[in-house]
Amino acid sequence: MDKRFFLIAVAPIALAQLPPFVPAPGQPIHRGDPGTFEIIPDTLVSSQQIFLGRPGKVYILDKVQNNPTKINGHPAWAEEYRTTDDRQRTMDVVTNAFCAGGNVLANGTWVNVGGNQAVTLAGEPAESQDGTSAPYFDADGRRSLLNPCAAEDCEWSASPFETDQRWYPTVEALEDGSIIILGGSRNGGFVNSAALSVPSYEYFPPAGPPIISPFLENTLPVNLYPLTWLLPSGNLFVQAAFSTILLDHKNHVETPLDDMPHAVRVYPASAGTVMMPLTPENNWTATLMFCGGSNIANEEWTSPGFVAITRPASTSCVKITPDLSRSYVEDDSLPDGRSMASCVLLPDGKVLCLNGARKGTGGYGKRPWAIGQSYADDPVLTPVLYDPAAPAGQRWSSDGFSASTVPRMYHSSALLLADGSIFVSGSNPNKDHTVGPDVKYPTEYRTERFFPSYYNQRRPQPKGLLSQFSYGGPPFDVTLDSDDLFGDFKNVEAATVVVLRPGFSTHAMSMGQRMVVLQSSYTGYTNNSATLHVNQMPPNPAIFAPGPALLFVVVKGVPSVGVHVMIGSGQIEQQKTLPVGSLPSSSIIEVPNTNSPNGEPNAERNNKSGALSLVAKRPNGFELWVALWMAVLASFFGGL
Ligand SMILES: *[C@@H]1O[C@H](CO)[C@@H](O)[C@H](O)[C@H]1NC(C)=O
Ligand SMILES: *[C@@H]1O[C@H](CO)[C@@H](O)[C@H](O)[C@H]1NC(C)=O
Ligand SMILES: *[C@@H]1O[C@H](CO)[C@@H](O)[C@H](O)[C@H]1NC(C)=O
Ligand SMILES: *[C@@H]1O[C@H](CO)[C@@H](O)[C@H](O)[C@H]1NC(C)=O
Ligand SMILES: [Cu+2]
Repeated sequence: MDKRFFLIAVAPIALAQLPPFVPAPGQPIHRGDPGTFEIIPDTLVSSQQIFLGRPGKVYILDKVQNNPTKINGHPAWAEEYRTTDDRQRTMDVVTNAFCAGGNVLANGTWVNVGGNQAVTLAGEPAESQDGTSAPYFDADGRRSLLNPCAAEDCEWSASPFETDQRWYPTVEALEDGSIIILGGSRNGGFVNSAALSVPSYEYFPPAGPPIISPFLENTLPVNLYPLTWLLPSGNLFVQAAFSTILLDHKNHVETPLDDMPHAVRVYPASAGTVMMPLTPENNWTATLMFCGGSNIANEEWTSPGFVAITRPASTSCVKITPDLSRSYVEDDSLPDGRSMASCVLLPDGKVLCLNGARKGTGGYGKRPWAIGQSYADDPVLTPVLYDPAAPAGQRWSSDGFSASTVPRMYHSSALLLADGSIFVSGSNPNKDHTVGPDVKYPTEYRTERFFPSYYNQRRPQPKGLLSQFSYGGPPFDVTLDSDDLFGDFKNVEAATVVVLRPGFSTHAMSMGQRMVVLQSSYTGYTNNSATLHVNQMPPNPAIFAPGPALLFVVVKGVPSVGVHVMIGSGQIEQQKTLPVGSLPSSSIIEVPNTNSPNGEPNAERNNKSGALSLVAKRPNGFELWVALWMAVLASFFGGL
């Protein structure tokens, strides 16, 4: 049989099939006061790198250091933190994952890439690199790739494949669910240097030898952890020092964009950075935001007289939409200058930035001006929320937020959890485990949850959510009852269905963090129930790389508890794209209110006088044309 014919014959069947539904999410287990931090149990290791690897499980990676908690005869440097009951389990990570990168593959496996050489006390190089030197028995992490297994008691394991030696690499997920690994250095240092730089990119699963990037060669010394995002065009946006490029990594072409204004955003200046939500309204076009960092010239970093600690962090915020424009545009400034802000996408489309300091930069060392060993001082303790829908000049606010009691300096992290709270942990501007009454910025194990304003509201419990999403394909219906709609059917009009990947949080970055609002329309019923008609992912995996994500339904700014879903095929492969489903127009239908004696029995009909209410969320020309004619007809018949 002809193969092509076979494919065509089965396609309609595949199209009509929806993946399994998931049970409606419930309410958060935890209670918390909106706008406040709650101290939760100390972590067992210091949270340098954190991600939500499995439902309800935060995985934490630390550098090799003398943590008091031990495992298999050496200090622990990794753990699993179960968010439902704060149960913790140490994990035996055997290589030094110090300042590694991370991201998730299309099959749901999280990968940790790179790190530093094997060390002994105070971060000094160990005698051997193979894990045989006391007291830590750690192995070289610079070439290591670590996967956590899928089982309940999963452990880290080293991949047989080795990367180039990379300390401070960036890891970004690609359209086929593989990852690209960029930059880094071969050994320790505050900033990069020509002698140590690894100015190249490579892939996992491996796809040939590393490819040299002129951009990474030309952005010394501030190009560690280059700020990188996959764009819907399939190009990568890469930013370091004051330079910016579009990288067509498939063809190894670098196209310069405008220079970064006001400040260095990359480590160690460490601005808060985030890709804004990709929505139907912005046609899923990527806009990147950079806030804070520090205005330090390239030559200053290595000059003998350089004093980081007195440098004020920048308040500036800029945005760029690199697939459409090469230029940065100004946005509202931060209320406080901030280096090392961790910016977290919330399911309501806002961005919460927390952690960091007003003075100094990332990094640490024994310089005379360091506070202990910290290169930063004056922690910013109050989170600040960015609302992209607010008018210019009013986008940042800390209204209703109280301050944390824990300074979160270099090596801190923050992560959105499925219940919509934020896991905030880490801080360790020290060479090794350093605590004590005289230590201003110790190795931090105290951990918090921050509760956004929506946290204690009754959460929507939508029914009909899917467990897996395709790129294009058949729409599905989600139902909301009166409680989900806060007792008012009109709240369906602004309801959104959101796919959000909380990323791999480290060093004020969150590799892979991204949010897509799905296209939807609604049928609202005047008895206060509603159906959302929801499309699958936009048919372009470069908008949101395949792999696991959280799914939320947001009503009146209140997100449901997120459910774990799979985006794409669940395999590392070219993702199939399907035609986009067509959604019914949005409408409000008058139905008898069962509580009201005036309800007309069986009178389900469109609002006669209100045919004008038949307006889709994103009306296209045809829908507007229909609405117009219906309005004309309604006024005509209404006049009879
Ligand atoms: C995902 O793919 C990677 C790379 O091929 C592999 O190492 C890993 O074991 C896979 N994970 C699962 C759950 O199959
Ligand atoms: C939306 O973006 C796609 C490319 O991703 C483009 O083809 C299309 O024309 C855009 N639509 C609008 C209305 O701008
Ligand atoms: C509201 O009306 C819709 C449409 O007739 C119906 O499906 C739904 O069950 C009704 N809900 C309640 C709570 O009466
Ligand atoms: C019906 O239409 C009227 C007039 O446009 C409007 O005021 C009213 O809110 C509509 N009712 C519903 C249920 O949409
Ligand atoms: Cu670091």
